[in-house]
Amino acid sequence: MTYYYKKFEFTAYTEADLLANGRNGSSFGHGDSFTVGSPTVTMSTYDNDYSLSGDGSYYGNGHAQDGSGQLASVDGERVGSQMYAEQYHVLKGSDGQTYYMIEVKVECHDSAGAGNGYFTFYGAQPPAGTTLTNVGTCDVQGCWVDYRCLGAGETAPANTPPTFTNVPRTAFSASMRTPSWSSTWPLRMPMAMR
Ligand SMILES: [Ca+2]
Ligand SMILES: [Ca+2]
Ligand SMILES: [Ca+2]
Repeated sequence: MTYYYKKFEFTAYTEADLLANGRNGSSFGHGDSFTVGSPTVTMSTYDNDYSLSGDGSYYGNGHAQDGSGQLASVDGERVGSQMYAEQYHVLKGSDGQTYYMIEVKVECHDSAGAGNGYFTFYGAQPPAGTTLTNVGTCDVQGCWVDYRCLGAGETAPANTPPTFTNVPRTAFSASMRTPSWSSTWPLRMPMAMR
């Protein structure tokens, strides 16, 4: 049998992000809430299957059930040992929708700051500014969590470029130099269409 490893990557919050408002104690759980902002980390791993396993079973509590792959990286740096889906949280949004968030943990590694886990949405991602309240938490087992459904949106750019205010009036913008079919700039057919 041949094993193929693929890279999987998703954005996430640290537990400290979700505790930052000071109202959620030392661990994010039932009854806690937070307002959606930009994710602060990117998690990645290589795996030979398509699911982020839970923990427990044969390998014991706190240990990934998957015996191959799932070694954890955070922002491109290898940390701890394997990552696994500790549990999932059911979140009620201020927009009336229900969202699901997976709490990801890493063997022998805690996320930076308060708390120890990482959190990423499963499936639908709420818009920034939505307030989410935790209405239930359940264990994750087996191969429930498909990597392709994980993510917490785009991370904020490291730097916001300044706006130039002294651009000369004669400067061409990119769009002015790129005629489109609807423009009144009937120059030539592209080579491929002649
Ligand atoms: Ca796996
Ligand atoms: Ca595997
Ligand atoms: Ca668990």
